[in-house]
Amino acid sequence: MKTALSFKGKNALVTGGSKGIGRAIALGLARRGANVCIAYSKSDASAKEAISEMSECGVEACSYKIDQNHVKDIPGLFNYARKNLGDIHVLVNNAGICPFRNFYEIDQELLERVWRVNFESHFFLTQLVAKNMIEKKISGRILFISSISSRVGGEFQTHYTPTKSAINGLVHSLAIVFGKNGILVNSLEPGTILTDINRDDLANTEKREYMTRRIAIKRIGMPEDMAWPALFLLSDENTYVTGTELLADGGMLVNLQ
Ligand code: RM4
Repeated sequence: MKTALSFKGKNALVTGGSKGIGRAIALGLARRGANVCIAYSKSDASAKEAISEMSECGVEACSYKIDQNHVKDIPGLFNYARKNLGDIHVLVNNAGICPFRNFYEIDQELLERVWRVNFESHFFLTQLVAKNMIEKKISGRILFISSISSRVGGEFQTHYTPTKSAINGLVHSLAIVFGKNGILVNSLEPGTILTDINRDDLANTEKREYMTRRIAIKRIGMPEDMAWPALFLLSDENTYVTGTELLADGGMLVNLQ
């Protein structure tokens, strides 16, 4: 009887894969046999380190630098992943930005940039990957990284939280589009996980203590806490979960008092 999840023979594409949650998921996939292409936007050093970590698992690993604000560059990412790995079986739409801002300080450029990176780029990447899956009759798995913030607000996240709610709405519809092809589509909703997206925000002791008190298990999450929930949804062991959200927040959302 199979026990551990296996991704042997699978090719995975993970956006925002050089750091944080994306990297933890990418490494989890590589450790279980997947060949992995990561997209990243900033640190060549982090991407190199991630590639080296994954290569040590005995799989093919490659990286592609892209600013997902430039949605027109998305086909380049897809073509690079297919050229280097072949058909894509697993897609993790993870890349996201959340520059904390006062509502009245958000201008059109910032608002549109957050939407392009957090939503539009993944919309169009999913079109390309899913088309390939359907053409090759691959019963693939697609995971969007949404957030607890798809369900609750943030005073300085008025540009960000709507993109996460939109991700959930997209997942509901894509599950219908792809269900007949055996492609399962879900979103993972991390709670407050310490990554570059919020390192500065959580450096504020009062804020960090408040957020920690909100969490039932009394600790801020780490990227590694997101790996297993993601890997289940992305695995062949998931045969029936699609079109839904998996909240992984240490009991933060339900902790009113
Ligand atoms: C998450 C959640 C976290 C925040 C990050 C930036 O969705 O709101 O609390 O730190 O976004």
